[in-house]
Amino acid sequence: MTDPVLIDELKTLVEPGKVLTDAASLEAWGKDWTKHFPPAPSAIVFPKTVDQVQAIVRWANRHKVALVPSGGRTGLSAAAVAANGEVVVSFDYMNRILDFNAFDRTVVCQPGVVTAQLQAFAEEQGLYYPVDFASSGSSQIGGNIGTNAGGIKVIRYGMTRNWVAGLKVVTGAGELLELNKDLIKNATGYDLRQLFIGAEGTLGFVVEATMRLDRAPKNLTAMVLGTPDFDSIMPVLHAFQGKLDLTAFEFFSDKGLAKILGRGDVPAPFATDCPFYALLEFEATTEDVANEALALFEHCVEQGWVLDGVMSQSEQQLRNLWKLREYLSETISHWTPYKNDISVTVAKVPAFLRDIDAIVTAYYPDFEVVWYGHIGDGNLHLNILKPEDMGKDEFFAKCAVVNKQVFETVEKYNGSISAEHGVGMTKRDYLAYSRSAAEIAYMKAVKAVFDPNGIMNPGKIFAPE
Ligand code: 2HG
Ligand code: ZN
Repeated sequence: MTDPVLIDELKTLVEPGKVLTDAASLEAWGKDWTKHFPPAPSAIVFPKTVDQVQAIVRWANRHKVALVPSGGRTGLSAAAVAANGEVVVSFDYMNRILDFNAFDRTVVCQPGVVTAQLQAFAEEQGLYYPVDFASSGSSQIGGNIGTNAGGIKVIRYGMTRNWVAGLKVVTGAGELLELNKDLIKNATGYDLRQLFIGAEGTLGFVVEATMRLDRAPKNLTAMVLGTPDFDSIMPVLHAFQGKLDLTAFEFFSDKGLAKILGRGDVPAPFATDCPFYALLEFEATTEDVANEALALFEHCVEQGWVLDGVMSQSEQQLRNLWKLREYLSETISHWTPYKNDISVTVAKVPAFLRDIDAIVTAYYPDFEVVWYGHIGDGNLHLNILKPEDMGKDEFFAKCAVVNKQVFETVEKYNGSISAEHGVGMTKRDYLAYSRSAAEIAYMKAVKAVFDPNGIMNPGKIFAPE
């Protein structure tokens, strides 16, 4: 734990009352949505300005105190968990939109701006911030950048990385850098902005981000299609992608649907029971587009790839269809799931899912396994649910037994052990299944350049040595 004398010094660097050490605050700000590691920070500090962030980093360097960045705390890999007496730096009070440029279609955000706040701001300007996920009501832009967050529209819009025009960062050495100056074209050597995106706060803090906006989509329309097996989803994707610009192509299994319907507040899409469901979305800009989608649906039924389906006819119906997919993560959190967030190239998805499913079913015939994810970009979420009568530690230990085989399969398919949730602490021991020894050595060398004293989120991405 950090010496109380040092915490008193920390208090002089920020506004009065902006360092908290009470048990409830340590518990609340010391963790994210994961449940693997009990939070144990020394203090939570809330800077309000870039100068204060710099002062905190310099203080941490002087005294060799570890810092953990904290945003909306919706992370799923424990990158924002302070389990070892670190000081948590929360951006809750740096939450303002600072500027908007209509010609560049850019918004300057403080890191604590909530994703939904940016989305609403974009809408007020008649524009659109397209990176979207179920946690957009709490997740913050700084955290999204730290994990290069993806979500449900990646097939069309890409990851957070695609929308960052420029960054201001305070490095682990305490220096303020302005990266890329919001330019579209800038061929002046290494793009350091990209290094900080997805770095999980291990190189420094994002203290300002200029985010790009897009034109607002028109008449978004969703279809939910039931398929007789997983493999049939692929020709459906191929058929629709050949004719329409999809904004999303998601999937979930019958077990996932059962959990959603069990809530009692989301209507079933249709009466036919199917083992798998695809949710796709497109802009029905004209009647011709909607008719094309219906013709594709009929074609898929004729081919035997689809058993039943529905197309949204109103905004309310669009929202209800999305709930079938978007509510999944929160709904199954009740069963303390063991999560995997894995990806391969799209063409390999069916064989990959079959292999992983066979491993999991062989090891855990009694555990409930829920599959869902972002098929359109090759990202599968595998959630193993804890039986109600089993303790959390016993359950996680049992699940970990199979990690080796799951990750060996990921490696065999040239995939990723973390597609969009980051490495944090939950996946750090498995990094070598996705990155070569040489790559990891280069990554550590980069960290040492920006964070020479190793104060920035230590123990995240890389296992402690
Ligand atoms: C999603 O796609 C999120 O819903 C959460 O990435 C995934 O809960 C999960 O496993
Ligand atoms: Zn996801």
